[in-house]
This record gives sequence, structure tokens and C-alpha cells, in this order.
Amino acid sequence: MNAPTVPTKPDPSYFASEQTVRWCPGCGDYAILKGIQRALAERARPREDTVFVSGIGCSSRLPYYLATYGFHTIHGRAPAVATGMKIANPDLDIWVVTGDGDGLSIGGNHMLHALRRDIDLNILLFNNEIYGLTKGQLSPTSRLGTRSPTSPGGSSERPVSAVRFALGAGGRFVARALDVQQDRLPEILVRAANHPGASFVELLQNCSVYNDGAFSFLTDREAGPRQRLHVRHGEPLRYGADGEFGLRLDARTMKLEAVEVGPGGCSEEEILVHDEHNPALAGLLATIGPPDFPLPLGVIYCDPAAPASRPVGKAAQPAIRTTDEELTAMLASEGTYQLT
Ligand SMILES: Cc1ncc(C[n+]2csc(CCOP(=O)(O)OP(=O)(O)O)c2C)c(N)n1
Ligand code: SF4
Ligand SMILES: [Mg+2]
Repeated sequence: MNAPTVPTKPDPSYFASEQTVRWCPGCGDYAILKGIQRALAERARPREDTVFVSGIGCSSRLPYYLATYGFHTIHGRAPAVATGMKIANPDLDIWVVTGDGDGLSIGGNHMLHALRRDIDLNILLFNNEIYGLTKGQLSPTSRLGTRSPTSPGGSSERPVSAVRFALGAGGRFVARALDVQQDRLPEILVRAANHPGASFVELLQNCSVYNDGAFSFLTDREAGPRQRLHVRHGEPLRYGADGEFGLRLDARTMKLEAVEVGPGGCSEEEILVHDEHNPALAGLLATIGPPDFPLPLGVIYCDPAAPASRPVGKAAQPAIRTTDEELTAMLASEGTYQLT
């Protein structure tokens, strides 16, 4: 059989399937799909070597719209299915597509262990802070006060932060991106895919029907630049339309401070420089956001060290092959049995 090939410089449309894309008008999933197709074109891996594994939710419809392999699995279980695929075929480029409910509620346990085990998966968590598919119930990332069919009086539960969760689970590549930012999204996805081991990208996604405008504070033409902090390794942590604000560390309290830079404010030298390899800084960046701080976007943490052990893959754990007859005999036998 011929090895799969790919055009030298594929167009993003090379990765689009023939299916009609079905999300609500204005849904942020359209922009994310576009960003993913651009990232795949940039990577130029054969379609036949690429798999998108999803759980259940609006976001999890994504594999239908890509001309790669795809598996629409069951609620919250995409990381488990993807782990099995990676064990069976470590050479595949495997992406996990999940939602805030799918990945952090019913599938939170699976997500935790996929990150902890550092399985070489590219995990994309579409966070619209609501259950979209099932018509707008509260999700684990919904903000305090969110009114929904399951919280008519406003949510009283503190939301989980996807980025803090991923860092806490031991994630070695943790990033955040905004659905509509096509100038930045593909680059972040390419970096996530190139990272050896588990990579986790929180994608802030507008649900135009059940949680419209949840991220308008970031996209607003006037106010947005003061609310977004694009972090880039080696560059100062500055934000605002002209970079007139920045982050400084108060060494006494070990807390970040949002300050004005320039005459009357603090000096440029006082502004922290982003070091994506620094887990302490990643922890600080993961905790900040409005109203007192901008929201960090970009690669917040990337541990470049080769993983100490590669827990999955043919070399580390050769697949155990048994014949159907052997398996049937084992299952029919009494007591315990040993695979050899
Ligand atoms: C075991 C199980 N429980 C509940 C459901 C119902 N269900 C389907 S999708 C969903 C929520 C999806 O929300 P999210 O992951 O945020 O995805 P979105 O639709 O917002 O993209 C729920 C509760 C189900 N399909 N299976
Ligand atoms: S319900 Fe929300 S998340 Fe689902 S397709 Fe519609 S806009 Fe998108
Ligand atoms: Mg959701």
C-alpha cells in the first residue's frame, strides 16, 4: 500500500470534509473550525495520520467537518478513547475535542489523568461557560450569578478555571486562545500539536444562543485591548492599545500588580518578561483576570524538558497480542488469568 501523501503547501480547505457545517448562526465553533483547518494546513501532516476524537456537545460535532479520521464518542470519554488509540498507534496525530461540560464535568476525571499521564494528545477544550447542546444549563465554568434553566436565581457555585485545572493536573503545555482571533489561534494550535506529551488549549468560544457575549469584554473594540494580555515567551507582559499597561511583581507579597507604564507610571524595566518555562509565573498568570487584571491569552506554560518516561507507545509498553481463541478461553476460565 502506498504511504499517505499530502500536498507540499496544502490549503486549509484540504482538511475540510464535505459535510454541511451545522452550528447556530454566530456560534464561535465556526471560527475555531477555521483556525484548526489553518493549523492542520500549516503542519501539513497527512489526513490519514490525523484523528479528531470528541465527546458529546455542540463542540464535539467538530470531527464531522474535517477530512481526517474522526470519532464522536460518548460524554466525557474522549480522552480515554484517544488514549487507547495512542497506545495502539503512537504515530497518529491525535486531537481531543471537548466542551467545558464534557471535559470538566462528566469527563473531568478522564481529563485529569490524560494530563497527569502526559499522553501525547492535543486537547482542545471549547469553553462557552454553558451546556450548549442541551439548551443552556449551568456548566462547571459558568460564572457566579449566571442565570440558566438550572440556576434561575443565578449561580452560587464558584467556577473552575480550565487553565488552573490543567496546570494542577500536571499539564506540561497549557494555553488559552479566543475563537475569533484568527491571527493568533492557528499558531497556538500548531505549537500545541508540536509539543511532545499532552497539550491543553482552552478555547474561549461564544455560544450565541445560550451565553451570548460571555467574552465580549475581550472582543470589544474599545475596551478589549485593556482586557487582553497576549503573552509571548521572552516579551514583556504589556497590554492596552499601545502597550501602556503592564504586569509587575510585588516581591514582598508575591502578587502581580497591574500598572501603568511610562511617565507618571512605572518604568519599562519593572515590567515582568514572560517566561513560559516558569511554572511559578504560569501559576500567577492562571489566577488573574477581570475586573482587576487583563485575561492572559497565549502559551501560558510550556515545559520543554523531555518527559522522564513515555507512558504510552510501542517502545514503552508493547501491545499484547492474543488470538480470539486465547481470549475466549481466558474469559471462560475460572479465577484470574495472566496475559503473556
Ligand atoms: C452520560 C450523559 N449524560 C448527559 C448527557 C447529556 N449531555 C449531552 S451534551 C451535554 C453538555 C455539553 O456541554 P459542553 O460540554 O459544555 O458542550 P457544548 O454543547 O457547550 O459545546 C450534556 C449534559 C449525555 N449525552 N450523556
Ligand atoms: S447552542 Fe451555542 S454552542 Fe451550540 S451550536 Fe448553538 S451557539 Fe454554538
Ligand atoms: Mg459548553
